[in-house]
Amino acid sequence: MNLQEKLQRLEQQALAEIKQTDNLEKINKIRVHLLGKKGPITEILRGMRDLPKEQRPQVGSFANAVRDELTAAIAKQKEQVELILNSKKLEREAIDVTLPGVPVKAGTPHIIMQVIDQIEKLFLGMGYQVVDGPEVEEDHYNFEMMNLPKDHPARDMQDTFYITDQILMRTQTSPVQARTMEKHDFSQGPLKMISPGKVYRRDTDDATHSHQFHQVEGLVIDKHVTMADLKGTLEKIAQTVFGAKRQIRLRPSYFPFTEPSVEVDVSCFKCGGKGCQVCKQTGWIEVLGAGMVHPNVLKMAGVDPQIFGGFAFGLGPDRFAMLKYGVDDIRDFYLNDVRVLEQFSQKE
Ligand code: FA5
Repeated sequence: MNLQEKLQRLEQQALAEIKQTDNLEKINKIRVHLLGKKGPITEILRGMRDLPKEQRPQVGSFANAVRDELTAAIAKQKEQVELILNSKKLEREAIDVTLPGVPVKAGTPHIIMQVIDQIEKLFLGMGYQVVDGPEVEEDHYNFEMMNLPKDHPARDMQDTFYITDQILMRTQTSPVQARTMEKHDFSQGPLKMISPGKVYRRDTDDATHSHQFHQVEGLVIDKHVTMADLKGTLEKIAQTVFGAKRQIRLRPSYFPFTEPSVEVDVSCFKCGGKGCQVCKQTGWIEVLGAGMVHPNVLKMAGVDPQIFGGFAFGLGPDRFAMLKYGVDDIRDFYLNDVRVLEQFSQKE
C-alpha cells in the first residue's frame, strides 16, 4: 500500500469514528491523537523520505488536505455535540413559571418581645424615652445606688450571680434608673423613661421562675409627681396588655428603693374578677412592683429630693406573657420549641 492509499484509509476510518462520537471529551482525544506530533498522519508522512523527490509535493499536499478535512470534521462534530448537549441542558433546566411557589417561612418576634414592644409603644406615645443598660453591671449601680448598701438584708431578695466582688449580672433593671438620673439635666425638663431588658438571678428554674428573665423598668422624676400619677400609669399598662376593662389595685409592700412601695394586682382577665383557677379564686393577679422613689435614691444620683420626686415600677414581661396567653410554664419561652413559639407568631 503506498502512502496515498494509507492516508486515504486513515481518512475514511477517522471520519467514521468522528461521526459516531457524541462525547466532547472523546472528540478531543481523537483530535489530539490524529493531529498530534505522535499521531498517524505524522507517522505516515515520515515515510516521504523514501519517496522519489518528484512525488513528494503531491503526497505532501494530499496529506495536508487530509489533515484539513479531519480538522474540519472534528470541529463540525464538536459543534453538533455541543448543540445537542445544550438543548438537553435547557430541557432539563426548563422552569415552569405556572407552578405555585414554595412559601418562605418568615420569622416573627418572640412572644416576650411582642409584650415588650407593646409596652414600649404605649410609653413612647406618652413621651417617655426608652433607655438601654448593661447586663453585666456594677454592684454600685445594681444595689448601692438603689439604697441597698453591702450587707443590707434585702439583698437576699435577689440572689445574685457575682462575677467579681464589684461586678455582677444585674438582678433587676433598676440600675438603669440610677444611670439615667445621674446623667439627666433637670433644667431641661422632667425625666420620663422605661428600660426593658434581661436580668439574672440565682433562682432555681421552675414553672414560674427562670434564672434569666426580662423586666421593664419605669421611672418618672419631676416636681409634683404623686401616687395618683403612678396609679393612672399602671392602669394604662394593665389595660393595654390585658384588655380595656381591667382594673388594678395597690397593696402595701416593701422595696428598699421606693417609699411607699406597692405590689400591684390586676383584675382577673379570665373571670373578670369573680374568681377562677387563674386568679386562685381571688379575682386578682399580682403583676408588678412599684412605688415612690426613695429620697436616698434621688440624693445618691445627685437629684435634690426637696425639689424633685417621682415614681418607679418594675414589671416582668415573662409573667405578663404567661398570664396573657395562658402559658403555665415559663420554661416554654426559653426552650425554643418551634411548635410552641409558632402558636404566638400571629398574636400582637
Ligand atoms: C424588682 O426587681 C424591683 N426592681 C421592681 C421595682 C422597680 C419595684 C421599681 C419598685 C420600683 P421583683 O423582685 O419583685 O422586683 O421583680 C419584679 C418582677 O420580675 C416580678 O413581679 C416578676 O414578674 C418578675 N420576676 C421576679 N423574679 C423572677 C423569676 N425568677 N423569673 C421570672 N420572673 C421573675
